Amino acid sequence: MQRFSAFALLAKSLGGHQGWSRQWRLATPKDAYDVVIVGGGGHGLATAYYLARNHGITNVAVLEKGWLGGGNVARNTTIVRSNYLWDESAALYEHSLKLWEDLSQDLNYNVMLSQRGVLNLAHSLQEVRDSRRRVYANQLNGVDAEWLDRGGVKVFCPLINTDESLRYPVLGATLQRRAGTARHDAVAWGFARAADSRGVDIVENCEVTGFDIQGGRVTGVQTTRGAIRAPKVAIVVAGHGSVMAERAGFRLPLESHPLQALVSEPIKPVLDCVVMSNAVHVYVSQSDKGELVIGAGIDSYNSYAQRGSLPVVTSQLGALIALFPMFSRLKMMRNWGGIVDVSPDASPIVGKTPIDGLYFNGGWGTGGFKATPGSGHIFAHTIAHEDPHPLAAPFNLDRFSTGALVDEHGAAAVAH
Ligand code: FAD
Ligand code: PYC
Repeated sequence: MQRFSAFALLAKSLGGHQGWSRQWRLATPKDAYDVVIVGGGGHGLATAYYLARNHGITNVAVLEKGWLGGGNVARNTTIVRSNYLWDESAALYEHSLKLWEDLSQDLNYNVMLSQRGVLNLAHSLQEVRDSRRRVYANQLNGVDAEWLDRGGVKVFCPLINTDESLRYPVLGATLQRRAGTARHDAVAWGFARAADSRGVDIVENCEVTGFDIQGGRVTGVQTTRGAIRAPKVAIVVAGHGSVMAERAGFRLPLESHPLQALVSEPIKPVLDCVVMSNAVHVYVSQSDKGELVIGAGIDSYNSYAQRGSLPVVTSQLGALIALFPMFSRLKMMRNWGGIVDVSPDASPIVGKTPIDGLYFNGGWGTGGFKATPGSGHIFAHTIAHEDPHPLAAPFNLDRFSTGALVDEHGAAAVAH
């Protein structure tokens, strides 16, 4: 890693940023690879990295239609946690959280994991029962989880309004202390640099427009930069899963929705944990820059436009101010949206497709950032061994016909 003194950094910034070394090569696509990964978001880059690192498969291209970090990997609100209800999901997200805990060292890139604790508030007796059930389930699965009553919430996060007169009073919360946030674009850059240094070609401005399929087997992809042959192709395109599946000739049970977020003006540190509420539809954390990072559930309509609607902003800010009255004095600075692919059980689809050699990883809905290292890790194994990693196996596409769903609408924590 290059190191600069403060003076050298200042000189470089005043000098127009000349002379920086590239974090990854500007690769020109070759005619053929062992594996082509469609989509250079967090999951695609992590898959490439683990293919190279864990399986010695380095003749790999990541094809990204835009620029690295233009998708959800850098549009998300950076919450990382593993407190999912069912055994299958708890195992998957906990596997990911463990990888997060060593990721900066592993990539030699500071992904700024901040295990500041995540509170999921409960506002009704039914939510209290559901939340406590989730805490017990988490504990049985070795996931750290605690139940805090109203007083405990106030001690852990004094800024929250726990007044009983609230329309949706805070009755308690689940707390995962090992959960928190990570720096989203650093995750993309860290995986990109580490994959590149192991020989992976990262090709930006290269859209995959079609698939070459012969006798039920994928043989390559068509792109805006020409045809590329590959016996294995992996689709990892977040909000465009069904678009790509249609190009390959099969269908997926996914709906694409906008999910938006916004940030306030920066203020001094006031909030040292993450607070989420599924009932009143708001969540908030404070970034290192001091901005409050605020989000809610999906916009209910389907869309591929990367922006959300005003009613969602209005209602989430109403909920925010009820929970944190002092935030009513803040100005909001900017908002943005990303497209999330939502599956019927709010769990991802990871594994084989009906086409031999073509793999799919998507449908992470509102919650795939936290899964980035775990998803890449198990997907690389699945591609390398041509057999699902045990943690990926329950998340196969067949579950929508067998009925073996993994319903995580509750633990998804952001309404969808
Ligand atoms: P992306 O970064 O979107 O990567 C997919 C890439 O595929 C894109 O770069 C896209 O350009 C590319 N692509 C698409 N089509 C093609 C093509 N034809 N050819 C080539 N490339 C193509 N999750 C959490 O766990 N915690 C959160 O706090 C959280 N907050 C969120 C807040 C918002 C506002 C949004 C939108 C999402 C949030 N998420 C969160 C969800 C999370 O961001 C996603 O689940 C996750 O990032 C998706 O994986 P990815 O990083 O690979 O996606
Ligand atoms: O899955 O924790 C989550 C999340 C937070 C914001 C969006 N998704």
